[in-house]
Amino acid sequence: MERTLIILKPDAVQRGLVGQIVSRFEQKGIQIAGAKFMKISQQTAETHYGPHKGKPFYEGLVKFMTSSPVLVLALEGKDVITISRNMMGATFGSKAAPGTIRGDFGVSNSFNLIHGSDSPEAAEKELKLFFKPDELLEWKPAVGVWVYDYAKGAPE
Ligand code: D4T
Repeated sequence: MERTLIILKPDAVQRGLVGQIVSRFEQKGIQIAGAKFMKISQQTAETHYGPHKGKPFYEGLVKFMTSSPVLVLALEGKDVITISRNMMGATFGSKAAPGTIRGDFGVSNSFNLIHGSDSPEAAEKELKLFFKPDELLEWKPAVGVWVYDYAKGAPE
């Protein structure tokens, strides 16, 4: 099983979309391993978006991400990084396909509702930035055996 870091950004919280977005992941069969409602500090935002430093949208992005509370999630599942990126849709709300989170809930290109790690390396780094090890829980959902096919041992 893989884990990813998801942030429901300030616009998702302010617009009251948190429940609907979390529901989509739950309905898909993705498991919550950690959750934190918080205001991101300037330092954490700068570290998280460090790879974008110097780009024209960087300063505005850091200001946006630190402006209001967010819900940070650690999500778990087989191929959860790719699956959640597909569920999020393209970066810009104006371009994201209908059926995706950004495509269904937003039009803005900078207020794009949700962040998700884009690789296993990024997920590992980002999970460490937002969660202490004991804040990520190992648990077996009661419906787990109906979410995946375990006939061959490993989840399919
Ligand atoms: P994040 O990182 O937030 O999950 O978004 P993406 O992975 O889909 O997109 P990204 O890293 O290229 O951009 C990070 C973040 O910056 C905002 N942004 C991006 C912006 O305001 N203007 C821009 O031109 C771009 C490219 C939106 C997401």
